[in-house]
Amino acid sequence: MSRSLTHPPQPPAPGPRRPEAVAVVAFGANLGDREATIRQAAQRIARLPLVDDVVLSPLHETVALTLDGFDPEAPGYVNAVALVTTRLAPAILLGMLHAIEDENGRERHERWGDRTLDLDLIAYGDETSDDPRVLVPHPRAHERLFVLEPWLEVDADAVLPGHGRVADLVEELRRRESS
Ligand code: PH2
Ligand code: MG
Ligand code: MG
Repeated sequence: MSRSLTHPPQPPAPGPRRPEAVAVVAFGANLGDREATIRQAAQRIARLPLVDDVVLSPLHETVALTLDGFDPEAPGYVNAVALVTTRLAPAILLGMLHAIEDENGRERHERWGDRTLDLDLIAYGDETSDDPRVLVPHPRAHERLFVLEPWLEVDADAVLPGHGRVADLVEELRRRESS
């Protein structure tokens, strides 16, 4: 190819940009200063590269769900959900969420054990993935009011892929809990 001073070689064109998607991230904490941890984690997510917007729901005080059911004696949780507008691929976003959990002193002992911070990827647009490293939607989200109620507060029209409208799921779960 000929070289020209008026038309110097250009850097390669960037690869295709991933389109923006709205990821739904759930926050849970039942150790330490739960509210401060969750608010700081939301700000931390907002500063990640390729994250353009974060809308955090109101924070909810919830009873701990343990492997034996709801336990009012166990340290209670604060739960919230954020809508995260991002061009990060789901697996990359999830890796960054795990890193933020680690920054917040998350220790992993037993399943569903007490934790300073849990960040779960609940949904990523309308994508579904059964890759065990990145399951979207989250396989248990449809049965968890502590995820669905705050989600509904930031998106009244939310849909959980494979399970339908979040408003309907919330109504059904509330009915079940009160009967
Ligand atoms: N997370 C769990 C287990 N139990 N209970 C409440 N109330 N909130 C949670 O976020 C939660 C839980 C495992 O991720
Ligand atoms: Mg969780
Ligand atoms: Mg988790």
